[in-house]
Amino acid sequence: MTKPTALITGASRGIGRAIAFRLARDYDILAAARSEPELQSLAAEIRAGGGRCTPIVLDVTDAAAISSALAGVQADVLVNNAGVGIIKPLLDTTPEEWHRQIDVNLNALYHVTRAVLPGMVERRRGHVLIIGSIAGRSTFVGGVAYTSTKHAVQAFAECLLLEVRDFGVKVSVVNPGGVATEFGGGDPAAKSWALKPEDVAESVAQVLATPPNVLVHSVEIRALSKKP
Ligand code: NJP
Repeated sequence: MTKPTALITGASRGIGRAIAFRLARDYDILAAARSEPELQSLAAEIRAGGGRCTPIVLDVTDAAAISSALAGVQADVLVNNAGVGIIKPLLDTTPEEWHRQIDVNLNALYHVTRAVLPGMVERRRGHVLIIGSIAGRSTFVGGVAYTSTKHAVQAFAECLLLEVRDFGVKVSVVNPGGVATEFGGGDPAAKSWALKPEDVAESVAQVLATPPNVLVHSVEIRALSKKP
């Protein structure tokens, strides 16, 4: 029996990789990121577990590469997860660091979603899910670029929902607190207090599993213990 298809960006490691594993139970996976060896090893592990996974080597800051790589892709679910966090005060943030965060965390949402949304609208079903952040409703020193992108993600998600709900397409945003990944150059082993990537993946699976007439638009997921 064919399964529906889920396209996941930033699937080479961290939260995206955990989402790919979790969704592989119920979906054929299209796993996108720049790191081909990591995508190949993910695909091999999913296949070893009886699932299907196709790697897509893709830089989500490259609009032309997105159109070409995703041409003809029919995704039932899109998880926009790829993200970059460079936590620095404005005066220490280089133009490259500023633009990279806007490009990966915000502009890529437009380009990747624009590539697969027409098929969802045409088929009158689909689910676009975005990994936001609790930084999408808070501020902190060093967060000027990162929190700006994640605040924008909330608006992107809600506006898009209002545009496509009448076409049967759902839009959700999952906003985690701290997660033990390499995000921001951190060492996952040093974040024992944080959520595990698998915790976020489980929330994503639950948001996707709602009945056709029900939408969970926004979820905030935090570790119960606080950062020491
Ligand atoms: O980060 P990390 P997480 N083109 O660094 C990909 C949000 N979040 O899993 O290209 C394509 O382990 C990169 O792939 P590669 C966060 O904002 C996190 O923690 O191979 N892909 C890798 O797969 C983000 O939206 C925390 O280098 C690109 C992935 O992105 C999401 O969770 C807290 C790319 C990053 O993996 C996943 O973050 C929170 C590009 N140009 C929200 N650039 C947290 N971890 O604490 C990067 O509130 N990627």
